[in-house]
Amino acid sequence: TLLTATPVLAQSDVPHLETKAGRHALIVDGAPFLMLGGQVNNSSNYAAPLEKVWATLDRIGANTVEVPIAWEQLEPKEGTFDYSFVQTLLEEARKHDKRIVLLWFGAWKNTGLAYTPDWVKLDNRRFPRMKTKDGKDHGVLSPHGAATLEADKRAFLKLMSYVRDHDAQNTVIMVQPENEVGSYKNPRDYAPAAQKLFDGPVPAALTKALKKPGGTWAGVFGDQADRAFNTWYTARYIEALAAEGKAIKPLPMYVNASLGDPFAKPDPMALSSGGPQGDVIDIWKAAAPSIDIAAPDIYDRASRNVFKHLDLYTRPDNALMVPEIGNAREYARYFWATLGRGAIGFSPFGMDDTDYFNYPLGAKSFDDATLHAFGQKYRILAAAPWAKIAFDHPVWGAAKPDDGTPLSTTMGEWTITASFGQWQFGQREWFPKADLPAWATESTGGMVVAQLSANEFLFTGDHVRVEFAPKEGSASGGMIVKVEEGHFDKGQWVMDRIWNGDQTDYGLNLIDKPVWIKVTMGRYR
Ligand code: N0T
Repeated sequence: TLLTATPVLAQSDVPHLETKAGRHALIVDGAPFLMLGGQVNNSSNYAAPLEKVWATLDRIGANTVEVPIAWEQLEPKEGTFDYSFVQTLLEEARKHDKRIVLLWFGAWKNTGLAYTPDWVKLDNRRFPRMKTKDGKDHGVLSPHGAATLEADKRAFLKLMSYVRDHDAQNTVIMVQPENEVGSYKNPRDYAPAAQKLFDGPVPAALTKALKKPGGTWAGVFGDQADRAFNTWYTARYIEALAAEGKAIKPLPMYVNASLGDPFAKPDPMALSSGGPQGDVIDIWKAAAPSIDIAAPDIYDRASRNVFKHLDLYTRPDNALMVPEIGNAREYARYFWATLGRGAIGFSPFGMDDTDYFNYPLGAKSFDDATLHAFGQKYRILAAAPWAKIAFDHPVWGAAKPDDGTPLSTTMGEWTITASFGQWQFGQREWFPKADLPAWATESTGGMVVAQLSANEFLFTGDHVRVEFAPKEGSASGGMIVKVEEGHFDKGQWVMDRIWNGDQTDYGLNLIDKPVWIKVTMGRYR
């Protein structure tokens, strides 16, 4: 092998995930990093549209951009690789002070093969599409296609090699191999070779991991058998990319899921069968150990569903990361619910100025209020060493539920309650007939809190009233001792003022200008 001039990095310098006490951190430049992301639109992966990305990202205060690299642009002719956009992206991101998450749009993009090069699209013999039950071609490449895996992987590894050789400073912090994999309206490949596999036994590695007795797919998984089968083989395919990709440069890798109703029984015909939805994360963990994270793409506005999705992806063996969420204003509040579950990152989708909006999934357009809703949150989080605090301490967060009911939690001896849609003053108590603020009817509001020690809490939020009180049944004398507003200087807390009087008499209210608040609780005797 050739010795190159590429500086050799210590393994610890490469971005990676760390886990302790069930909490996770993404380590970048040797320290916990909170990804305040924005994903560009699907066709913004060329030099010209990339210019229309930075202003939007700066307006929301993002520190990371998620950008596709399409197989069709990397390898337009088989064996001929074009890295020009990758290089442009690296240089531009550095210029604009952004980290990058690379999205490999290879064999599968929203399940389909649209991002593959012509020589793949047009050669169904070499790169077979899945077959439907009645023997028709389905517009999704089969995960059983050995030539597909070989060609897709070769291109992906070229990309990883390019990143290893041209990104010693780790501008790229994570990689997503493929995008929203699986298959809609055809739960698995029904071609003869796949059918033969399906009729055989479930691999022992899977039944062992799931602590299930062995047997056929149908025997072990019942009416989810087609889906379990496609999940396993899709994940095995991606494992091959991830394992060999990490051998080139061990960047964190994750997969993203197109989601169904988290409370309904999964319908393999309606879901993207094979994708990493919340109920099949265990299959993904067993099949693809080189994939660090399964992650939810959230395009469901119902708060009950969003909270459930977030819960399903928050696990000791799975760091929560939201790689896509609708960019409409009402989604911004879910940032708080996401952080409150210890997330390492968050990224609304479609954050550029190329005049495309994916309503009803996301926004109809970017008005100031929409960008501000994300930006006010990103800015206040960027002003604190939040990723380190959340790695070291218990955290909790709340986003206004659709019905507006207050949410509360107990941390140690204290109960914390977030309520929504109120003026700061004690209006309900003194002036029950006074009108409510405009935001009382809006889907806005939330907060996140860390418990720094038994009696100390740090929180921020917007359009929220936060109350701290002794938990039910605790000894008498519990009270708020001190409320400080402050900022961080080189990671250290600096008090700017003490809140008292009106600022504390009716809860601790944050409206449109989030600040950091430190609360000290105590007990008099
Ligand atoms: C997302 C985005 C982009 C019955 C949609 C969401 C992105 C992909 N797909 O703008 O295409 O690349 O990851 C699919 C959501 C389907 C909802 C169907 C509801």
